[in-house]
Amino acid sequence: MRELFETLNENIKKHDEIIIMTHARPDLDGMGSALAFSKIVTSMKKKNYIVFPKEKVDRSLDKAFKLLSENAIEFEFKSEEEIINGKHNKPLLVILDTQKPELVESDKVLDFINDKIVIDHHIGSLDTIDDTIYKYSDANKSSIVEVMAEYLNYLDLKIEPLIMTVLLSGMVVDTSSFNIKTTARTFEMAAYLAKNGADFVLIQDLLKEPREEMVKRYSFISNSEEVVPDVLMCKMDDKIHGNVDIALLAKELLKFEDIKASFAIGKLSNRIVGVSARSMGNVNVGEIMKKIGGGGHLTDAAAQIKDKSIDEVESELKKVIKEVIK
Ligand SMILES: [Mn+2]
Repeated sequence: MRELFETLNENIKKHDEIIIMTHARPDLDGMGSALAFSKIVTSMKKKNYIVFPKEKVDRSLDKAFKLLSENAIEFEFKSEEEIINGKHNKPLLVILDTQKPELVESDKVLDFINDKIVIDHHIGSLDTIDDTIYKYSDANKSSIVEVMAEYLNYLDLKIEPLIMTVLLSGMVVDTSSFNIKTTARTFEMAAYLAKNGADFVLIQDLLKEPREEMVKRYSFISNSEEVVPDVLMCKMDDKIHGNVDIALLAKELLKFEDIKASFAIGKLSNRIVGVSARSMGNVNVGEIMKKIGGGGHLTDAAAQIKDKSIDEVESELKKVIKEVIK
């Protein structure tokens, strides 16, 4: 990690403006990290801005933004067009929480800026951003907010407690409340964030959801089926849902007694069906997702399938699950 931080310090110094970008439809981990990173760069007296999200789908992140602005904690955002059409002097693009070119907020900005640093915690695939100055990719990190906490700690930099709260809530989401992808170091960094002002009650508030959404999720769950023993699958309705909703469903299914793996299927758009998969670690859901065109970790994986109906994806997935889990 020291190497990453030294490279960041050196490159922030070398460049005149730092552009911060996370994945499209940002979540608390990606955008929370971007906010903290922006404060770090500002503390180094360098101009910086975050690529403005075209689509905002994360309710918790919206609440966080509202709270930040109520507390007069400001950030600079620039749209894709503003960046592409603007004049730049020695820009550096820092990409957080993804390393796949097709997942970034703006592929135009990605193509436009030459000097790039990537910081990610997802398993790399063939199609990754590789024309970088430096790439940090560690699938053993719970989240990028964990990496940002490490960086703050390394710099011995204090930033607003409310941002610490946003960072810790990102960690809570990415680890399913410290149930997955968690190492001893994750807890140390959670403690570091708490020591520096993260507020657990506020985190609960940020993560709360409307009653009707929970009721809807449980109606899908009540229609879930056990594909093979101890493996639950759940198909949503024909409406369009967010990535996050599908993932939440898979997470929720894994909570049931004896369940060792779970799969949730839902429409992400008129052309794309999303699948989210979770496991306790003895079923490799990453392998299963790979077989239907996705990817991911042992315990946490996903796929996005184009031009197939939700029923087609369901039957294909069932077949693969039956092959892999005997
Ligand atoms: Mn993440």
